Amino acid sequence: MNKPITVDYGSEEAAMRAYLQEGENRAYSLGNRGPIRFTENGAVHPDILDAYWRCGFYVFEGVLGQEELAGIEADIQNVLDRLPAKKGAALDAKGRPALGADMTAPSLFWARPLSDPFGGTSLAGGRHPVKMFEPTAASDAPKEVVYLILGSLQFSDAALRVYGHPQLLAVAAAVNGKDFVPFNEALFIKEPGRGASVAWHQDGLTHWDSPDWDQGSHGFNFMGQLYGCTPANGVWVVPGSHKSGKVDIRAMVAQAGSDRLSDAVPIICKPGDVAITNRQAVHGSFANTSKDWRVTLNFGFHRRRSVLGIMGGGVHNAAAVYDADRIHDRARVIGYAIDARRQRFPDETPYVYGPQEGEKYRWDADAKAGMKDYNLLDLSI
Ligand SMILES: O=C(O)CCC(=O)C(=O)O
Repeated sequence: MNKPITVDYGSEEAAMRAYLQEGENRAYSLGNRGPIRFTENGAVHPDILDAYWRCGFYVFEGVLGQEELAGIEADIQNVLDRLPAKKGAALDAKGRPALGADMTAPSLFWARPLSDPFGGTSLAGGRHPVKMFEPTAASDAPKEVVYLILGSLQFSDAALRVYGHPQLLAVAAAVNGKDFVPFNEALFIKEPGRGASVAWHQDGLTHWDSPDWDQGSHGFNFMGQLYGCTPANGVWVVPGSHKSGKVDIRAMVAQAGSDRLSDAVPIICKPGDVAITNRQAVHGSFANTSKDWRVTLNFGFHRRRSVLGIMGGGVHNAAAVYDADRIHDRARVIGYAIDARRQRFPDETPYVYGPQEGEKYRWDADAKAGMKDYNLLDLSI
């Protein structure tokens, strides 16, 4: 899906190139990457958990194989093909009913090519305080492109099957406890020469001032990579910043003298790698002026105790107190995902999700139909 580079960082190009290279060197020196490994007792290897908690992210290498990636790519091509012809259109470019056009839940996010739609605004609780540098897009670029799709599991069975991956769910349990609960799921699409930036931010709205706040209070996101990700198109993280509480991003940018934060490192992945990133870590991504696509399957999980009885942040859907029934209803997607995966990969041992013991989830046409707008129930803290 690659095409020639037609744009660059303009006045910032030379500085940006040096920054990408330095960041790459720093990233590889952190010691937070490798395959998912388990101890003899079947526990996620403690070295992995130590490195995750030290850095705030970890790259699991080679989680998704060729066959699985091919299924994801076919679904993503279909999603891209069926997007509305332009923002607000009911039909896609071929005149068919467009994907995501008739949703109640927030679904499609559009941005001007290479722009920063959130930085310096009050959107999403004002958590992106500083605007990123916005390179100039090619004159033939569309006015707006979709860079983020929420509720993504309703649009792709292949993404749903990744969500049910037994090793990833074992990691979720090791980090958040066996009774872990869902957060939300998304596709981040960084088209070459067009993909928008995501300004530096820390996720999480509800627990920063809690007396029992700690480095894991706002959960994590898995970031599965279809085509891999590079310093130029990937997410950058300030290692260790998930432990610092709410930090002053404005001051960090002022100190760096630009949006190139001095200590940040890129998450670098090959196709099929899956990163885990602490939502409290300072992170963001630059406008994609490179020639490479990035398609990230994002899916997050929380500790149950971070969510149960908590008034949600109201960013991903209406604010509400999350009771046990709400959590149970939202977690049905885990049951469907495990079953969808079992049907496609029958030789794999499925993950057993403790909170659903004794319940039966069957991924079929009825279940799929019931997924429309499922993200109205996202557990947004
Ligand atoms: O994928 C990106 O560029 C941004 C991801 C992000 O900010 C997040 O997952 O919270």
